[in-house]
Amino acid sequence: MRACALPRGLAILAGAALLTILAPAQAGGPEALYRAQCASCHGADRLGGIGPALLPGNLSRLSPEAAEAVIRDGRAASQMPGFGERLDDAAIASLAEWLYREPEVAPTWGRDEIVASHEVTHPDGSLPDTPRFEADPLNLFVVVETGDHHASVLDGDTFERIHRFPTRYALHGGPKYTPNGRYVFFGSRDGWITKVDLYNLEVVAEVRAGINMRNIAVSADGRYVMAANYLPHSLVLFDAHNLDLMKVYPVVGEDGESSRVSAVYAAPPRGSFIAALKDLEEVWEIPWPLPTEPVVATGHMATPLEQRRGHDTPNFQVRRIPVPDYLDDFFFDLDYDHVIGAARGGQGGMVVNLASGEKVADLPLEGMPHLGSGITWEHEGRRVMATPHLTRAAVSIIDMSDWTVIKTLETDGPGFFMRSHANSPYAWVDVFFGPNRDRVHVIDKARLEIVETLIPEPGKTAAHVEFDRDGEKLLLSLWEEEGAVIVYDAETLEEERRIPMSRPSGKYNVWNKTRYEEGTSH
Ligand code: DHE
Repeated sequence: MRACALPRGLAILAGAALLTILAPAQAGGPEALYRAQCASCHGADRLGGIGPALLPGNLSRLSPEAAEAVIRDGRAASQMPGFGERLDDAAIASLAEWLYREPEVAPTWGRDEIVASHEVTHPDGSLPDTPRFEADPLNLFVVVETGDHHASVLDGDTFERIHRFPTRYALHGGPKYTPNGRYVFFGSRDGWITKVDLYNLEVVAEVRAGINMRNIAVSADGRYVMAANYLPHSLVLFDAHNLDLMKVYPVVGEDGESSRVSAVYAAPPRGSFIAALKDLEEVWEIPWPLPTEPVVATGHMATPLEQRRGHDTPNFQVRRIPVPDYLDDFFFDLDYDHVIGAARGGQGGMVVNLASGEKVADLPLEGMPHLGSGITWEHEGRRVMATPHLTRAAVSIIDMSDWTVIKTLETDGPGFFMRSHANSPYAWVDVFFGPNRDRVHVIDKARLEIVETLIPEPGKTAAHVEFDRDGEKLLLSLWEEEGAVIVYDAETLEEERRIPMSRPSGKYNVWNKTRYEEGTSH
């Protein structure tokens, strides 16, 4: 189904608004101003168009003052012009204030809207099956550049940039690969899922799953994509081949209360998607059809029979797992037997068995552990996990056999992301918040100590690491508008080169992601 009213190149260059010149510019209240100045790009219903959706949920990360500044001055490197010469300060302030109000009629995004948004530019099987480049296709990095809403594809051996292309506005979370690494799926905060053929470096299909989306997951066999939404309260299942809609799951509890979805993940050893809910004390498990053979050569890939973990929920049906608390931020053990969740309010965590739904341990983790960034490694014959904290200058290290905190490392400030690789003796954590956000700590995984603190560029935020497939080199973001990714030798910790990028955020290595490498996110 194809229904995009705008040329792709324009539609994808988001962040944006083209000016509709209607005089007099300031006539009427904010609603009239919106219709005259903004609607042509952001949509009459504020659901987005060339520009992003402008509803309170979509704007929650932008302060009203920042919104006023964008209206006044425009956005660099996007099609959003400044309206400062057309609108006075009072008009800009009233327009910005109005954008943070809920619309009188709640927007809907169901089957019809999803299907109408669907566009297939290159049907599955229509493009050549060999890469257009020399680089190892399993060692590519995709780098998301949130500054001007682009993504770069890097050769993971030479670190040459193979390709750079525009993305939807505000990608968030990790892009997800098919197991052979050929296709990558991006999710945007505005609900767009974009499928890119990395062999041909082409966008092949797109669909809008929701209005305010959290993230996406791809099944371990690469056949299905699940999207998790805040608005509407839904999970949405697609056939990964061309992003055809398969099923919309309204997320409603047994008492009829609906819920936002915190996030959805693929759990390969279980053969299912697992979704955590923000407003219901439930985790949902949705199995995909079993393959006849394991499809991914990961260290913890089970045989198909073992994959189901003993329950017989039919394919694509929801298994509700009641849990003792709401789950906002969470992590899984390697076998996906347990979910480790942060307690609401940020003063601790809990471990829940996914078979029984029972809490098996409390975790004494004050200061909002950012469990979604957790990583694990083997330490003295047992598996440990480490997590930074969002409001505490610390990294907690937990023994996963008895769920005790075995060490707390003091850091130079609260951190956001952690990374390592099975072949590296070091784990890296940033200091994302506070005056020391230009620092990155290097932790010795054997000694459980910080052994180095790097300051790649004084005063500039340094964050988010990803290793190459062998764990020999790594990339660190200089998370600035005119930023860079920095290549380090993972052993000597020496900087090797810088590649200019526009506020690079996450970096994702094909091998590490498709092999569910223990030191990276999944
Ligand atoms: Fe994220 C991943 C939730 C704010 C950058 N973030 C994720 C994931 C979740 C999440 C559930 C995992 C998705 C996945 O990969 O499938 N993020 C949240 C929040 O709840 C929070 C705190 C508030 C919000 O507004 O949603 C939040 N995140 C941010 C940011 O402010 C960041 C720093 C900048 C941005 O671009 O929005 C940010 N989040 C990221 C990145 C990842 C991510 C780069 C992927 C990490 C990875 O390595 O996989």
